[in-house]
Amino acid sequence: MEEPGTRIVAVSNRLPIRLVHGPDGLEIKPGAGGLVTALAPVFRNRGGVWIGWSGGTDDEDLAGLMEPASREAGYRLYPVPLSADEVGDYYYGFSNEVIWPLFHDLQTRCNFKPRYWQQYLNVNRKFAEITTKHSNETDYIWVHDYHLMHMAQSLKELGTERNTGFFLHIPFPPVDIFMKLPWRAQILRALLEYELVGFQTMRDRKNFIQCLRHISSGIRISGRGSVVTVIVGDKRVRVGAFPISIDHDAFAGDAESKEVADMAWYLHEALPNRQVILGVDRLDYTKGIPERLEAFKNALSRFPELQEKITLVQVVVPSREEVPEYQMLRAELYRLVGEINGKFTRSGWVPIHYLYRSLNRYELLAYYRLAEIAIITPLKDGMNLVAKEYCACNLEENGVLILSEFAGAAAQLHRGSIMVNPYDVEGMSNAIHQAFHMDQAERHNRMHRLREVVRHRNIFWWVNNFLKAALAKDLRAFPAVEDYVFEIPLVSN
Ligand code: ADQ
Repeated sequence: MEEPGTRIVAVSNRLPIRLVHGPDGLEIKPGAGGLVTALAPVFRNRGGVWIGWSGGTDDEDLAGLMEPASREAGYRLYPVPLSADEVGDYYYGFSNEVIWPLFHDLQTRCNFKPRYWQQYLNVNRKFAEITTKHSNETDYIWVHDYHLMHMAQSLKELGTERNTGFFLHIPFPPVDIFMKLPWRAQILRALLEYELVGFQTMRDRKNFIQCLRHISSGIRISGRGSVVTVIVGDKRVRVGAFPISIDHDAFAGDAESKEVADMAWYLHEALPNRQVILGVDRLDYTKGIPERLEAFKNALSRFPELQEKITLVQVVVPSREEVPEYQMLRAELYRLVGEINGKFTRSGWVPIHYLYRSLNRYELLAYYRLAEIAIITPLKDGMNLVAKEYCACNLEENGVLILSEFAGAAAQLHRGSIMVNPYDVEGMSNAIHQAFHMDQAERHNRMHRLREVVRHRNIFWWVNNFLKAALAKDLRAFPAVEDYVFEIPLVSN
């Protein structure tokens, strides 16, 4: 049993901040992305620690910036400095050219360079060293995501004894795909060094256990339900499914604010007498954006009554822009949007409004509030928080969610949404048609059901489930204190 004073030490590739070069030099701004959206509200002012890469280069002096940033965030931030070579081979290489495509079932996009693996091991060890330095034996080390699958093993190799848990934010692939990985046995063995391994869905957990059976005979499973114990030789590892979520009340509360309501009204006024269908994604080939644009084009051709009556607002958040594949995707999206708008635009109606930038929270929530339909069709996704955010912000309960059956969110949201196969252009086009014509009563029934799921299965429910499996405790053991004062001074490194 943990002693009193257990702290949660979160470790992830990126700290929940961004470095920005401002007029007075380097500044720190809050980070973006699914992991930050999910975890930041939970960690605030509970005495925890977050360890990760700042996103900058290793020669930047961040010590002076971390103190105010930690105070602002409500948890202590410790940066892991990474050199340009490390970023190249560990982050862009192994993480984003090997694990990211493979775990999203897109193995033809993988680049299995041996030197990437060596750098992945080196950087995992570096994270383990810094975690050793800034934690103690009573802390709980909660490691996040595919960049750091080897960290528990690295901690053990350093002789650091800690209680460790791991959560994978992306899918875990089926055995036939996972077996293509040249380092498959090392990764599986490394994951077994954690005390608890968490996945988004039961499907991911099942895939993981099947992969274990494939490389090792004599695996036993004990227990039932969403968390089981896997026994391999003398090792016992808890393995569970924990679908991540959002801070529902914060999203719903902000969506109700005057700023968001005014902006939603203003934006919809500019699109009179038509339904808005909304797509919001990071720029990524897993999000199925070209397929969705094809489906929209198909719907405008096959169902001409939609013309001038529906507008697709597609928001794409720039991401990994240094990578050639992402540059190609960006160019393909511009081409497709241009083609569709060129073909269908009429005086007073442009079929696709394409926004290639990050939105501030009010703008994003205003689009969630005003859209009659959301179309979220990743080819594969760990969860997809945008789907849950749309439901939380749909205060009038009259929106329709079109959702890919390959998003992790589908396991919880399949009942209220229109489910689609993102590879089936005509099927998605039919779904757009169905959503457009759906009557108010059906819209309300479906959206009410979806919102109940998102309200109850919120981010606090997720953290509590993980902590119960990890420590037999929940968040009440880490009470939030307003104006939290850090007891432990920042050690610069
Ligand atoms: P992501 O791939 O980043 O996350 P997602 O879950 O959709 O995907 O989260 C994206 C986040 O970025 C959302 O919280 C959203 O609000 C925010 N965002 C989107 N568009 C934005 C915009 N234009 N401006 C500002 N913010 C925007 C990874 C996995 C997912 C998993 C999450 C959490 O790939 O499958 O759901 O982690 O585990």
